[in-house]
Amino acid sequence: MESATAGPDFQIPGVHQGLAFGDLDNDGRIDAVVAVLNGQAKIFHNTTRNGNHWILLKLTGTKSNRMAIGAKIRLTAADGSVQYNHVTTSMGYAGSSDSRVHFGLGANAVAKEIQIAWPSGIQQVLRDVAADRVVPVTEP
Ligand SMILES: [Ca+2]
Repeated sequence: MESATAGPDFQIPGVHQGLAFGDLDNDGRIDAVVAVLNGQAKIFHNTTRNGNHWILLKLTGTKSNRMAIGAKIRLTAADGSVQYNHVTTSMGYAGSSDSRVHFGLGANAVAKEIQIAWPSGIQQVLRDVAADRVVPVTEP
């Protein structure tokens, strides 16, 4: 995101500390929250418009930790492209982000395959998962 086109709030200098990312309204667009020194937190609601697909995975561990922190995910989109991500909330100092894992899928309306390596060592594979939604996944 280029700050010159990101909206007027990105043009205002300020003293901020701590940053967190997450999809606050479950619309597939990642929003941001920043802490402001001596002020109220600022919410940057992402209103970008495009036709891209997305998927947001909400993992729940059973043998692994309940938030599934450390789970590794390999997603193959319908066009064969591959992306990797993992479950974390870590953002650095004074920030903790959404533990759900977001993938942008571009023109792909389906994730052909989602491989999950849970911290317990359990491997799980989901196939043909429809996009544009939050997908809850419980450790088998
Ligand atoms: Ca959002």
